[in-house]
Amino acid sequence: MFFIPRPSRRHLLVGGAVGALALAATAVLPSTNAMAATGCAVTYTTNSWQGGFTANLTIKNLGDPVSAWTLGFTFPDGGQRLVQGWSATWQQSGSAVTGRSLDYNGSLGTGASTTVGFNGSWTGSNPSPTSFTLNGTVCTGGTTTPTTPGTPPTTTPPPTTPPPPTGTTPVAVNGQLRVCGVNLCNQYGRPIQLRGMSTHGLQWFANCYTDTSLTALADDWQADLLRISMYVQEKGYETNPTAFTNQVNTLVDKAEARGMYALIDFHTLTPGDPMYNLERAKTFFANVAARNAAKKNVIYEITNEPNGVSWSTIRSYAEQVIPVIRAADPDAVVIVGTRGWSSLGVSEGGNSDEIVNNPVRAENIMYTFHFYAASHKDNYRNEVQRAASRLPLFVTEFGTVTYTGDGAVDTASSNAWLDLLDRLKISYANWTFSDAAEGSAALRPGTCAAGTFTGPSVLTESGTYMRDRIRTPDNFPTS
Ligand code: IDC
Repeated sequence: MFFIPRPSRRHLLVGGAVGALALAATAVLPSTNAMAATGCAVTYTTNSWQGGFTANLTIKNLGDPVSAWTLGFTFPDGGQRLVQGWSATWQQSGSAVTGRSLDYNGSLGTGASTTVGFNGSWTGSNPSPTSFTLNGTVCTGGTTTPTTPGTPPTTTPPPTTPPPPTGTTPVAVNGQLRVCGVNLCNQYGRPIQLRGMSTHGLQWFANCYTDTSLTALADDWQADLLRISMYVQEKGYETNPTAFTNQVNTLVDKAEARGMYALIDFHTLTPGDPMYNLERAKTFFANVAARNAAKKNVIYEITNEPNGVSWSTIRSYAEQVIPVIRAADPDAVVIVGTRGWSSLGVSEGGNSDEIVNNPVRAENIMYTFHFYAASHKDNYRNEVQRAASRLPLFVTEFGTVTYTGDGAVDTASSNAWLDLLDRLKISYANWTFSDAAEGSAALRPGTCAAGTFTGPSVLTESGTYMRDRIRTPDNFPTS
């Protein structure tokens, strides 16, 4: 629920650098500076759901200036666990938790505050810790604030809340996204669902992604999200890396200008082994992550549909590509494809247990699920429902038709799918916002060349169905 001010996005770190920072923190412990006045106030606010929570802490230094700090507290319930933190190096030992400052937020003058946070899990109950230490001193909050005689003591400041949104677009309202528990959360730490459309292959349908068409998608469709499908093979990225990288970046800008999130899809398909494209992926993501690091609207999808390859191979690929992205753009959400054409393994006889038992060792990530409504029904829906309480899922691609991308809209199955995704707040992008001559395309053939993207004559059956689903109000939470 609270905004985490980030002095510089490039300084956001999760984990790492424990040794170096521990040394810095030791240097300011009261024992090495006996004359230093100490004091602190900590506010702890939490947003909790079944089994998970997000905690935001504001630390105020009420003593002499420090150049590094270590925050300490104890979880009151033995089942509370720190899962993933930000703006500090976090550690848990038993019930005791420490957060050590990073290079950019270690320096705290007298009266200065900084905000840190983490996602956690809980089993029994989830009470908030009540006692905190800063560099070993118990934080007694406002009561220890030096006061001028005759004036009331300073009280603990209210927690920092994000400013109310200054616009009404999806990006203006939700800001920088973050994975919290199994959800995608907005800048207020609240779970949201993004609903939008996927491009077709950029190598074939460039004329479908113009200022006019994307304005129609943002305004007439009220879409939250544009998935930018950059095929790697089939005359895609591998034939001209620079041109395709530029094309993707241009579309990121167009989405941003219209307040939509941009999902950058490294559209691997054949061959199904993502390792075949590992070096290309590293080069591509190093470029787009550096170029788009300062934007709030970018999400990275590192491999579209791995197939014929083990989960451990996909995981290894992810663990090599994600650090490349993080080095340039530390706070963006990254989405990892799953086995069997991103079916959580189901299309190759597996299920999501292989991921739960061997998750990708990285923070702030989600896992891909794809379906085609006329082909994939109850057994796939059941697995998504089962997985959704254990893994953060994102439907980066689905069709209302068969997995060939063609055929008639299966309305009953599409309704069952989208009702499920709405209920679970799982974000989605529909294949495709294009005028391809196939049932999955939202626009009638010839629409893109004609250049008009609104009105009754441009949509196919699938397009009409999807626009109706996507246009309904988002009601994004803002507190
Ligand atoms: C399909 C396109 C089709 C194209 C084919 C091969 O709809 O026009 O000829 O790819 O490139 C996926 C893939 C997606 C497929 C889609 C439909 O991610 O690239 O698009 N699909 O077959 N997975 C399941 C279905």
